[in-house]
Amino acid sequence: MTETGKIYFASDFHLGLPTGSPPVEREKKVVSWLNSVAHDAKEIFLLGDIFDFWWEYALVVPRGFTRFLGTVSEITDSGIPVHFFTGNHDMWVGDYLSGECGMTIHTTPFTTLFDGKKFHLAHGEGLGTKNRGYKILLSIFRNRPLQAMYSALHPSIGIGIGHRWSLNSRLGKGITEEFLGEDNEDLIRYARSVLENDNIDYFIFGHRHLAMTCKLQPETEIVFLGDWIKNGSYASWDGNTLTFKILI
Ligand SMILES: [Mn+2]
Repeated sequence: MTETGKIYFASDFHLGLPTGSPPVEREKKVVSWLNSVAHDAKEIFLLGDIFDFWWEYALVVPRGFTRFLGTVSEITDSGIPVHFFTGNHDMWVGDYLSGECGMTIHTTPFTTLFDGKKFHLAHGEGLGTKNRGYKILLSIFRNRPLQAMYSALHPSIGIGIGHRWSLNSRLGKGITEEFLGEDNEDLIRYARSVLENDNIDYFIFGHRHLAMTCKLQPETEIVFLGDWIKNGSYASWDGNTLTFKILI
């Protein structure tokens, strides 16, 4: 870890989702990006939907993702903190990713200072939404007694249901997300509500699969981190400037 290093942000790898090419191809792309940033990273933030479906049992974890999990473990072993925010596709984490891979798990938005600038980080599902149905769905997903019942299913059934659910999502069906305009984006509405009580310099979100940045007000920028389905996008903070890059 270098004190002068950069801070990196990426989200929505959706590891495991078949998208026309074998999922392992995308995993290799993610791993090569992680290795490329690890040499000058002082901290790495993974902002949700890292796995297309993750359900962790007490003694069993989903198969696959070995390259990714190994690389993250190497990075955290080397002393670089890696933060994992749960997303709507992988909120069901236990203590495996922290205990085995050394990641710090975040299940709620996180506000922090880097070099005197205030960052508000979140995956973003449900934030600012007016959609009651979606709020109810999220509260079912987050319900502990229901989770315990689901965990009692044999993993072949539980994980199988999860994969079918994901393939039926908008993303699984290959629907491309479009920017709805500043007044219609839930996360912009949410960011504005946060700004009523807090002076945030940078909002960084996953979830929307939009690879773009926009100014909310002269001193506040919002970054939608995009995803790693079609290309690969990430933001980095060097202590002075926030840079957003889209890899082909
Ligand atoms: Mn996603």
